[in-house]
Amino acid sequence: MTDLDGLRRRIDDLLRGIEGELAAAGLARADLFTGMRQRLHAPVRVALIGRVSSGKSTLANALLGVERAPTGIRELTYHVLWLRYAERTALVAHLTDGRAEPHALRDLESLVARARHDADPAVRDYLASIAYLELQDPNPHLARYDLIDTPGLDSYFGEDSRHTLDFLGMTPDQVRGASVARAGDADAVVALFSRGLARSEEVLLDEFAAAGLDSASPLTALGVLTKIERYWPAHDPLAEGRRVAGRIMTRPLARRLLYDLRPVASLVGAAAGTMTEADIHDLAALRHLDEADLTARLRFGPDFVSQAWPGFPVSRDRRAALFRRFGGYGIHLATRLVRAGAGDHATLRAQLTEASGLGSLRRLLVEHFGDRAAWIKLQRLAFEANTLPARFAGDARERAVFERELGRLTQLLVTEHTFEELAVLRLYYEGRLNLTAEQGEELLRVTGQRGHSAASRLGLPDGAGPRELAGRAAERLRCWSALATRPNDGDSRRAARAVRRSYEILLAAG
Ligand SMILES: Nc1nc2c(ncn2[C@@H]2O[C@H](COP(=O)(O)OP(=O)(O)OP(=O)(O)O)[C@@H](O)[C@H]2O)c(=O)[nH]1
Ligand SMILES: [Mg+2]
Repeated sequence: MTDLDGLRRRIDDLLRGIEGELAAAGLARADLFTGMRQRLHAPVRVALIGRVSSGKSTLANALLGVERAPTGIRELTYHVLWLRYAERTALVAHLTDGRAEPHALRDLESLVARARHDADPAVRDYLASIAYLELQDPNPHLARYDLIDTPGLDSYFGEDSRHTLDFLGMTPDQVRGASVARAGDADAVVALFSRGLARSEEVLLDEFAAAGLDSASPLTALGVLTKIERYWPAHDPLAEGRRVAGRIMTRPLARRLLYDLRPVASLVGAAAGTMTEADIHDLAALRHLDEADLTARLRFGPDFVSQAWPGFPVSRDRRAALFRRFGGYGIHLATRLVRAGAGDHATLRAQLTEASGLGSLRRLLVEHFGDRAAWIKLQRLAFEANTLPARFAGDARERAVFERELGRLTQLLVTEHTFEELAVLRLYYEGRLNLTAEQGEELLRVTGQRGHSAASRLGLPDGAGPRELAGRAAERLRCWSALATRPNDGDSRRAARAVRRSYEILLAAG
């Protein structure tokens, strides 16, 4: 079986060797390879992308369980915010001229989001000079992957936002450009579709094309259907969200771009992480009301907040606070859970996290991006290696040295079976392989997409013994050998040969 960590170490050694050779030859471009080497070991970078106000910052907060990224209808995110794990909290502004400046955490909102129109020109110039912001945070959810909250990808901004952009001397294209650059620089993406935007395949395609990410593939892209609370009260939001997402995922284009599309009530998920004892006290007071009556009041949000209802168990101020954080559906759901016995903070938080779809999304992110980090990094490396020749500038002698060294890396990419598996997986997701559904699933399994152990790759239970493993590998090897010689189309034959080789490696390792 391919030892991904071993492969990473070998690539690391090779890249160090290349850096040494380039330095010895007096070439200053060793940094191209150093950057690749560092990325190989860093956590997977996951960018949240989507249109303006699709809920990216709210989802970032929900995933972290704390309010970090500024959100809101009028709180447009102007700068990319890179959230990454560190033992101590620190905020750093990376400027377009390459400098990095530390800031106090309390500056975050004014740096990332809507700037004040009355700020002085020096502040304005400073804001406009920020390339991106980096927030280091000991948040446990960041231990497995970095999160990158990006500005919306629209090329058209509403009037309010446009004023602020004008004020900052920035254009929508610049903001969009920063998002696309960061998303392209990320290892993986979570694409957000707010409920109303996910209606058709064409729209889905537009969203991705607008993002400049039509090369996304299920290996590294997940979708999230947000704002599903709007299905309520006509439907149960999560059930309806699953139905809508399932329908979208039957379309070939969606399957080619996304591994899965998950519905999440992010506002409720975020509230689960940030709710206070006072919130729980109020929700407990609401549980005595008739459920139909409470629903009727909650449906019209502004009424719930502003009406003077004598004798209502929660004051107007507190209703406003609850509504802002939970939304109407969130209050309904939380009250229902309290009524069913979730009285304490930890229980209610856990149940809201699950009922909002956030728990399932968190697990999927760890599974698909955290546990497959080595895979994702190797895929990224192969992609970057292809871009290197275009990024190298030098005279003929320097280019000759560079190409000789790059050739050592390319040689490894061509001969190492893991990269052939990656190439074949891409063909599979692009719909170019003539395989049955079972053969497709077997391809995913044997290449480690369903788990890394030999048993998972062979579709056997975890405790399977060496004889059983070897027997299964030999049997599948025979079957795929037959497929590999079939004179069908070239891509499918290539895939069958790759699978055959994967079984040979598993058999040899057993
Ligand atoms: N009900 C509900 N509201 C949401 C959800 N996600 C976001 N919102 C609301 O939608 C508005 C925009 O949310 P943000 O998280 O700021 O959206 P964004 O994509 O970061 O927006 P920009 O940074 O401006 O592009 C806010 O008022 C959020 O409260 C969700 O899943 N459900
Ligand atoms: Mg935002």
